[in-house]
Amino acid sequence: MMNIILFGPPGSGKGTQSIKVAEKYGLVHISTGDIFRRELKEKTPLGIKAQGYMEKGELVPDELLIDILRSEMEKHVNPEGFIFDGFPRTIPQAEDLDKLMPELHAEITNVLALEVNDQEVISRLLKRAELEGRSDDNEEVISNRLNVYKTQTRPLINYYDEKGLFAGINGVGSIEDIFTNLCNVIEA
Ligand code: B4P
Repeated sequence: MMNIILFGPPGSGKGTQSIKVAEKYGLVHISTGDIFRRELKEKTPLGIKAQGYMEKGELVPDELLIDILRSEMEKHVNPEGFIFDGFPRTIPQAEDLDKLMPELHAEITNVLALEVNDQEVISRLLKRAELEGRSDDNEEVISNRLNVYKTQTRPLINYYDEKGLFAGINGVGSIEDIFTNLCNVIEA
């Protein structure tokens, strides 16, 4: 089983690349951001709880995440593997995942981070704001999301590097070139 974590700053292309990786390797794509947006659209109690955090660019509290992830994973019988897009985002989430994987007789095989500078991220997200109008894609919230990434998510690099699982990938360039680099690392 291939179980890949893909993370990176907001706007680094996690969603874009995860879809392509999932398709190529037959993996189930789990995006926690997509799950929260879906729940919010359906006005479920979880979506309503997540809304305030997402609109401010804050992370949804850790304790809500692991049960969501478990139930998404358990929907699939005998999967080829999973690609986790935007999860984990904090050390406590990574620790919860370390406990969950053996319970599901699985293990993380790769942790990949897309490296993109702040200027590029801001310009991508402002462009997306024009096209899609996501409420968290405005300058003030983007800047908070970047700070949250640096303080809460970037420490995962060390966490997974110590386990020998981490690889950073240049996330600036064409979507196809970045995808080729990701595949090369996955297959190495
Ligand atoms: P996410 O949905 O994960 O939002 P994101 O970080 O903006 O990434 P996204 O996948 O949308 O963008 P991508 O980089 O692919 O999370 C949203 C919110 O949900 C969080 O702020 C948080 O509140 C909450 N949340 C989610 N997971 C959580 C967790 N585990 N714990 C707590 N809270 C959680 O792409 C961005 C844009 O760039 C796109 O428009 C794309 O077309 C473009 N792009 C992609 N690749 C490109 C390239 N190579 N060149 C140019 N443009 C490119």
